[in-house]
Amino acid sequence: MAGYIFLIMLCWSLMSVSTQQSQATWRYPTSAQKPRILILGAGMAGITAAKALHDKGYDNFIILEGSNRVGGRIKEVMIGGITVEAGAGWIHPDPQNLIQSLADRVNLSYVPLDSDDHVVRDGNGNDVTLEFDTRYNTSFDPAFKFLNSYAKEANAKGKPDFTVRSALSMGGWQPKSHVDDVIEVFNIDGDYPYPPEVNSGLNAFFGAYSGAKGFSTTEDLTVIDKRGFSQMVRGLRAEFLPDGDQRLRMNEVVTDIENKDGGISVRTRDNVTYSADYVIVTFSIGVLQHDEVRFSPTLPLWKREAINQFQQGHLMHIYLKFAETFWDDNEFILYASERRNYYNMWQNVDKNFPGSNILQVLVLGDEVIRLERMDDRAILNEVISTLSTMYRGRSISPVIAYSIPRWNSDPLFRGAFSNWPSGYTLDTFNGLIAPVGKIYFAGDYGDPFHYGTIQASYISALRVVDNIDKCVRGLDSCEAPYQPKYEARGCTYHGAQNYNARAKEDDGSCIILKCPISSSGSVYYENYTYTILLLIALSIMF
Ligand SMILES: *[C@@H]1O[C@H](CO)[C@@H](O)[C@H](O)[C@H]1NC(C)=O
Ligand SMILES: *[C@@H]1O[C@H](CO)[C@@H](O)[C@H](O)[C@H]1NC(C)=O
Ligand SMILES: *[C@@H]1O[C@H](CO)[C@@H](O)[C@H](O)[C@H]1NC(C)=O
Ligand SMILES: CC(=O)N[C@H]1CO[C@H](CO)[C@@H](O)[C@@H]1O
Repeated sequence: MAGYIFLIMLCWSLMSVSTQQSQATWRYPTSAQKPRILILGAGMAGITAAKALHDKGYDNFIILEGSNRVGGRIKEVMIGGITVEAGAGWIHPDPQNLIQSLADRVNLSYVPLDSDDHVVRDGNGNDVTLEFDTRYNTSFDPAFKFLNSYAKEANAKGKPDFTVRSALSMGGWQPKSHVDDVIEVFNIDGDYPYPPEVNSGLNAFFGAYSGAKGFSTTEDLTVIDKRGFSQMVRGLRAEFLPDGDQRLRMNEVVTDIENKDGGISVRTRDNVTYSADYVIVTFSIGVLQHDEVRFSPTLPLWKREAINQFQQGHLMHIYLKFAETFWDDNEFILYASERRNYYNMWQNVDKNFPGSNILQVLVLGDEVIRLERMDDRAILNEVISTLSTMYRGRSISPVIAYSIPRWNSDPLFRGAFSNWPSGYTLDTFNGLIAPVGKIYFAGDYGDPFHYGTIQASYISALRVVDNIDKCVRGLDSCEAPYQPKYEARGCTYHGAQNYNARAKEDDGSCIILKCPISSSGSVYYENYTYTILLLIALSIMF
């Protein structure tokens, strides 16, 4: 209890000290004793955090956004008069309706995705859909179901992680052909976007595979709103932050975050310094991995491990507008290429925007890195030559407009969405989402059941604001640093030579030189009977 009260006092005193020290040229709206909160990034996590702060009565915040718009990786582009999504474009329904309900609040238009509506073509231009469907039904689908139940069981039993590949193999799926490869890419890489040897099998139960926890089993929804999907974020912003409000500052690229006694100081590219009592970092995992922002002091090892061992996935939506359509009418056109993950997945935009003559190819994973290093001309050449293979004998009409976003090359984003690799533990994940002092972290990686989606940005932003609120009100030990489990294990016996004050769980490593004699020591007599017997044996010997 005393410790608790101490922490409460510590919290308040640190806060009031830093408030008095504020000497900047810019202004928070309130100069009073309210905590100053800086939000870095105006994507889904940043705007959700600001709204949640506002709802709890904390209006003394500033949002710094590196680009000139709100929405982050939810970003539309115009092509031939049609609005298409260059970043997040689908809503994954979840049982709580978290994102769909926000989309509905701004009357966003979306349509259900129909993945059954697909055609598969091979390198000779032949329609191999029947082979695809047969292999899917007889081999992939049973293995996928096995993966799900195996993951559930492995979680329940506390088994170590395994790859999605290994569980699919145990379930009887071993890809044998180009058609098999495209089945995998469509069903696994398309969601993650990494191949099955990379993805966590254990977490398949938590993540996007799961109908049980994170997401509904119904099909995704494709956003087709002419205002763009980011209208959802702008709409959320408009609910609490009026147009032109100075608390939302555009083109402020953060370069340095310094954690000092009594406050945090954040510097931008233009050498403007903002001080704050709390900072909410909403940069992507990719930005954190690329050291686009310097932390001083350097983030602790457990945090850097957690950040760098998680993955930033890559997805490139290439949109092409042709003079006229020449492709199949289906929603999805899959290409069983000679090389796995070579322009496998196409979505027919004309289906949702008839007459638009737009076709999209979804490039996944490492292929995105390869393409981002090529110029547009070279990419278009590959794409057109792929289409000529898929539609051998048909004439390919000229491309009259296109869009090639490059998320990985952009220092504000460094990739598309996050992924949970095999071997990454929940303990490490807890470090990923833990604060470092009063620097908090939220984003599309921020929830173990929804990582890689807008849901995770939303959920983690609410969690962070909740934690800050508890810290401000002294209800939580806001200064207690995160401790990885491996650090929590050690010698917990005070009398031992190698007593570890940070250890919470005894690992049996205590080195005790003399027999414990105090009343509390007698407890350790049981634990270290072996050590003591050894000591007795040694003393007899010498
Ligand atoms: C959404 O549509 C409803 C019904 O047409 C309307 O009442 C509401 O004002 C609209 N909301 C927005 C944000 O456009
Ligand atoms: C595959 O299964 C689906 C759903 O049961 C069925 O509609 C379809 O006809 C099957 N296709 C083949 C080729 O077996
Ligand atoms: C910011 O400060 C650095 C070092 O003090 C200086 O080299 C740089 O020119 C400054 N940049 C701007 C935009 O003022
Ligand atoms: C520190 C530690 O592990 N103590 C354990 C020693 O053994 C007794 C009895 O088995 C446990 O109750 C203690 O927790």
